Amino acid sequence: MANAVTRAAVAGCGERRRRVARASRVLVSASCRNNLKKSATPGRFRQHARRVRYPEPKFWDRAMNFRVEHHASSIKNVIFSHRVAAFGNVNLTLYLKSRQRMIDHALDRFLPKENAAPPTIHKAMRYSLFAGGKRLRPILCLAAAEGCKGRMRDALPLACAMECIHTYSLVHDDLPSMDNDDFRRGRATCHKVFGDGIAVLAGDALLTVAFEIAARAKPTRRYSMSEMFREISIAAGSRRLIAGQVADLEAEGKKVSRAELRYIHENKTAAMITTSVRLGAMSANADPKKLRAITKFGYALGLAFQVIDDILDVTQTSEKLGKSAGKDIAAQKATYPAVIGLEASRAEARRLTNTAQNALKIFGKEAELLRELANYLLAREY
Ligand code: GRG
Repeated sequence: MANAVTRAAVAGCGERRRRVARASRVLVSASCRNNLKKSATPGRFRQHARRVRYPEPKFWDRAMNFRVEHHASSIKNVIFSHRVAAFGNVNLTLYLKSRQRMIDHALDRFLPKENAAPPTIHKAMRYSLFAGGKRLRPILCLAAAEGCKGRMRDALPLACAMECIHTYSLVHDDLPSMDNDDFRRGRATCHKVFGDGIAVLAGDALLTVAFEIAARAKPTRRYSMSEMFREISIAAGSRRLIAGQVADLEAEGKKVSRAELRYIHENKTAAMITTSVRLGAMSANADPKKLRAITKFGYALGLAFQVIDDILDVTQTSEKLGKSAGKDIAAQKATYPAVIGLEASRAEARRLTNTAQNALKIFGKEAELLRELANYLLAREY
């Protein structure tokens, strides 16, 4: 039956044929034989192929476990992490691992393949994207969707878009004309491997593909696609992420005030984190009160994350961080430890995490993951 369906579906030509054939492989590899039986005509087959792109969570978990079997010895752990998350008693380390795999799998599907022409650029994009980042922004986006009683599959394209933009910013930040770094996410930086020109283009391409990926999301009753695109554009644009980077570059070697430091952190780091959780909430059609609470949470958490990042830069090794430690001092960067001292920075991180937790008071158990994530980030060591 599967062969007949595939033959009928690939009766067209070119890209359509390749897409349908690829979709059929996804179906077969995920053991959806029932779907195949139903999709006996090309039209119905396409409907099913479309559905498979955004599988039901139950199906998704099964497909993820299926895939994980080939990559990790800890399949039991992955299944367990899904279960514990579902029952509220969250084993966070396992939860994070399973979400990272889910996001990696989705990014792999959303991104052009490595051998797509021209291969150099796609290799470079994938080199940086799959270098082992923590996937914090997409994980927060998914958790915010769950916190607002939405579905992860609706938030997934938005979550992946934010990770692509974040990775672009790291690739560009590492360039010799910016931070000039050789080491990122535990491996040589993009420009060290592919050269400066390709690294600039890989960053550009990651930024643009983010919008292509985000376009896979669906509008909700309260939030249109154009609102979501606007949200992403502002966070990544010249008044937020880029504004923070400009202020950071201009502050190098200068004595900055606490207010100036806050401006850098708000824009360089907190804006992207705030937008990640907002998009998750928007994908869940959150009401204005919940969206405001999620925004407060994201903003305070984003600032706390950067304060902790500054602390880790002076307290951890490069091996542990997977990036060059101690660079902030060497480059005379504007950081919390440099401006207010290490102990006061720790206290500030705790205060901000507390603010983030308080913002979630209007939520019930459904926001438990967001609460756990905030505590986890405060205690992180890399
Ligand atoms: C080039 C427009 C442009 C912006 C660059 C991202 C960035 C802005 C600079 C990198 C340096 C830095 C300290 C940025 C603040 C945000 C931050 C802490 C990034 C690192 O995020 P993690 O720890 O990284 O989540 P992984 O690799 O785990 O994703």
